[in-house]
Amino acid sequence: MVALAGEVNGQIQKIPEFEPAVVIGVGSFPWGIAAGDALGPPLEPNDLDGYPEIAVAVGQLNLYRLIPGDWTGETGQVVVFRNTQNWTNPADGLDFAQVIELDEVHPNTISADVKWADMDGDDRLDLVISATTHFDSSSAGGAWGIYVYRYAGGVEPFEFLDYEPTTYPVRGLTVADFDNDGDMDVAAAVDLLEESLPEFARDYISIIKNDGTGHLLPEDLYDLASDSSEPTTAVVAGLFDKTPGGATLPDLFTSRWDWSDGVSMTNLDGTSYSMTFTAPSCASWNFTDIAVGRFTSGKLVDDVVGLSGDGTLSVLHGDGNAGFIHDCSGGNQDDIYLSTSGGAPLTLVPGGLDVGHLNAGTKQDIVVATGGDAGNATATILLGNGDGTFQYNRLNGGYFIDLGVLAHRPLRITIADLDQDGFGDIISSNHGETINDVGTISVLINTFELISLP
Ligand SMILES: [Ca+2]
Ligand SMILES: [Ca+2]
Ligand SMILES: [Ca+2]
Ligand SMILES: [Ca+2]
Repeated sequence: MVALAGEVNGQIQKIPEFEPAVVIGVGSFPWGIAAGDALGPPLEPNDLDGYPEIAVAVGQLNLYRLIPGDWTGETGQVVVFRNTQNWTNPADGLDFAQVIELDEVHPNTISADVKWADMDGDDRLDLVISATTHFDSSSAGGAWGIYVYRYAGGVEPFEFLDYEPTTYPVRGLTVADFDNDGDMDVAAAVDLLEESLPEFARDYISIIKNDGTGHLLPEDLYDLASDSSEPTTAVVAGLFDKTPGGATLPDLFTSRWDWSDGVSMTNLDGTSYSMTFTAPSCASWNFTDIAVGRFTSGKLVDDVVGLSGDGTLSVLHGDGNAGFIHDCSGGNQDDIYLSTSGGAPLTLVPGGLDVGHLNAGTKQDIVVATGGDAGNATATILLGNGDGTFQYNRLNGGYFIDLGVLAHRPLRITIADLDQDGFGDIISSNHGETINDVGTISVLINTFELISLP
């Protein structure tokens, strides 16, 4: 029979292990990172091969600080890495494919987040990029909004297709077909740096629809409330409600920085949204990143996990009516403290997280970018038990994976199966903390193996 090593009555999961981190320099202040099969191997670059490519938004602005500053004076970029399929030595697995300078509209644009999506309907992934301002001497530096670079093939495979301005500088980005017309639309959250400009109430979400050709239509701007000047942080899409007529339309979840709540936006018909505010039951929420998952087998994909700046992971269980159940009082803690004391190798700074599959089975796992300075940066992994709880022990070093000595201040992280062995690998974007830090990405190849027992 085939069984999982270390599995006992289905309760104790084997913790995956990883090859030593490969760290690659990408430029100043990388933030958003995304994986998707967008290119073929070098000799047949126009044929997709199932191996995911990596795109990194290299901001050129210090997006970690909550006050404007530390702009390099350069244009923001998106760096695209081709997956070579050659993972025998993990250092050979990614090659530079293209560096996109985000200067089509304004030379001083700052890139923030990046996603892969087929925007123009040719079955090839394109790049969707959010842009914020560099705040140089005012709040009006650069050109912010959403950029689309489409796959066109050739030596530099991605070419500028469209730019749509947003009212406010934006950072967090998600892509889904919000109006169910067959093309991918975009939602973006106001940049956290806007908190430093208190003269405006800026808890907004921008929804930017696709005209069917990959070009973007003017934004619909949603004001979450009139009583807050706090910006939104990340925005993510899921199916949070079973409302007749709206049940198949992607809904949105966001939170307001420093306002300690979560906000679900129920998509009623692709044009109007209903907002439901969720307050934390125990810990306060200052989510620096949010992800959507299905943590309980058999449910909708309607759970949300948020990472607070104090290192608390809050699991919100979707109730099917756009609300969330969050119980932090009982045995099944929905607030997971990644570290306080006890020797876990963490420096508690705001980071990012992602949901995916790290060990065998179909239960979703979580990875969190934790740690601060170079030499102290880690990916923390939590293994889903399939019932909404996670296997994790902050006293066990096996849950903390070193991101490498040149990884400084990892802020975004993603799970993708880079070597196509069936187990999720981890890629972090290491933003750095000051203008003197070199921004990098770290690649962790999962060495998990299924073994046969006699
Ligand atoms: Ca590929
Ligand atoms: Ca396309
Ligand atoms: Ca659409
Ligand atoms: Ca893998």
